[in-house]
Amino acid sequence: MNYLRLSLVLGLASLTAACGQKAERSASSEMTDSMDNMAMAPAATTPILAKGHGTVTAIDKGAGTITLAHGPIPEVKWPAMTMAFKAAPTITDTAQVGDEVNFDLRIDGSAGEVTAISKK
Ligand SMILES: [Cu+2]
Repeated sequence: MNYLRLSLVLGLASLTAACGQKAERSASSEMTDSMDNMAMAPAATTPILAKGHGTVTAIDKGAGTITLAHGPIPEVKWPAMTMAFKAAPTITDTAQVGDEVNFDLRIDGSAGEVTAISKK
């Protein structure tokens, strides 16, 4: 039981670290407060599907990534920030830097992937 709780805490910590790479850590107090409500949260290994909106700030077709300045994503308690996500060629080929977009996210552990994107 103690091990399970520790695993959940570590999983959440790594998710926060990955998401906060280029952002301030202002979400840390929220994350601590949420620990007591983890019973209903999915395990760290279960992909979380979320939707977001933001602006495309960079595209790297070679690396298969798209960088988005995105708004808060309540599904994973992320604050607004700018970060890179994995993205398939269908996404990196059609999106343009400067586009304001709505997007679907698949968050699996510490990795995030944009699975769909549409211009606002
Ligand atoms: Cu983020």
